[in-house]
Amino acid sequence: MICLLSSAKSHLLAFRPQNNVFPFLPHSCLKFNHQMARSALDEMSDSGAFQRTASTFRNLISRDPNSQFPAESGRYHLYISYACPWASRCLAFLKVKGLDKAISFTSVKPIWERTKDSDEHMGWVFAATPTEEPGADLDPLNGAKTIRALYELASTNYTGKYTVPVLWDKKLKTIVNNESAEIIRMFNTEFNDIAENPSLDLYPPSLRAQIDETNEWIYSGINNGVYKCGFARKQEPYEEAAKQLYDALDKCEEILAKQRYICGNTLTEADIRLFVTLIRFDEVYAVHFKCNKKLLREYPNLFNYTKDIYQVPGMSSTVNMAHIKRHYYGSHPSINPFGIIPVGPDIDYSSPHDRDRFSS
Ligand SMILES: N[C@@H](CCC(=O)N[C@@H](CS)C(=O)NCC(=O)O)C(=O)O
Repeated sequence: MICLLSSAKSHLLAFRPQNNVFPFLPHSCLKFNHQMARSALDEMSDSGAFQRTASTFRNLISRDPNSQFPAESGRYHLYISYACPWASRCLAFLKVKGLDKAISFTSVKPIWERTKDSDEHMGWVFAATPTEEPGADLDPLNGAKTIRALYELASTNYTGKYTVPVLWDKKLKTIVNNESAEIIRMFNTEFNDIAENPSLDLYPPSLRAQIDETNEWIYSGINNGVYKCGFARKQEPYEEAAKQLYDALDKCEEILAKQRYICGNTLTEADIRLFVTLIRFDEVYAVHFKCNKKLLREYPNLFNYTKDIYQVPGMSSTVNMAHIKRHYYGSHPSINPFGIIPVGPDIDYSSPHDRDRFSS
């Protein structure tokens, strides 16, 4: 397996780590499959369970002006898909931190297409004209046709998946980072000199241990849990994932009966990470990923909580339900061969909620 450590384009380094373990990367990045998957649909273990591979580009932007990737206004660009929950959490941070003027962004089209004539890969593509697909755009920086082309610009021998989000450095013309969990941390702290909302700390030191602990069970039970349900190819791993998912949702419902947000009465990173899955739940996951034991709108606290987060200034602009539905129902032919998009339920998340019964 080849993995790439990205620094600047000219310093890209391909190497083979011992035992597939990277001594310098965070825990979440340590284990790799023997072959890098090309698409989420290939990330399957022998037991039929879905196994997500780790992200590859892991450089960090720093507030230190002497660092390799300093937090400068206008230097970085975020490539997203509105459909993707991981990319959407980055866009949510960009919006709520007030980084619109400092960091530009572009969304691809929602439905995967062939990315090259010479192979079968299906992935994210940019719009060909400004009016082709509302919400999607052309690549304004590199004129790339696909997200794959950006990975190939950043590295000539990249063999992993071509995922969004991609945080791009316009100056060094390379990918800084493609791991949303790290991008949101950078957006939270490193751009505070130029953010319009610098005092909003979504990962405050006093709550870090609690946020980390919460993120862990929410990631495995809910964020990744819905994918484990949807991409399972055998009954047993599906049922295991569904049990873990509903145990975690029940736990959230119980917590949210007592407090406004998932880590207390302050909005944190953990809420945004949970929100991006909840907002897709009834519209997509309940049907497409077979998460139908209970709907989000059957959980009074979780449902009202989802509306509450949706109504945080800036958040609603990160939710493009047309892209979300078109992507999932249209890009996974093994799950939905005819690409039919269900008509409902068309929930209005801007309607009143009861969460201000808690002080915040
Ligand atoms: N670890 C990544 C995961 C990103 C991810 O899985 N993105 C999906 C879209 S939701 C993707 O781009 N998939 C492309 C593919 O599977 O080929 C992150 O959180 O940033």
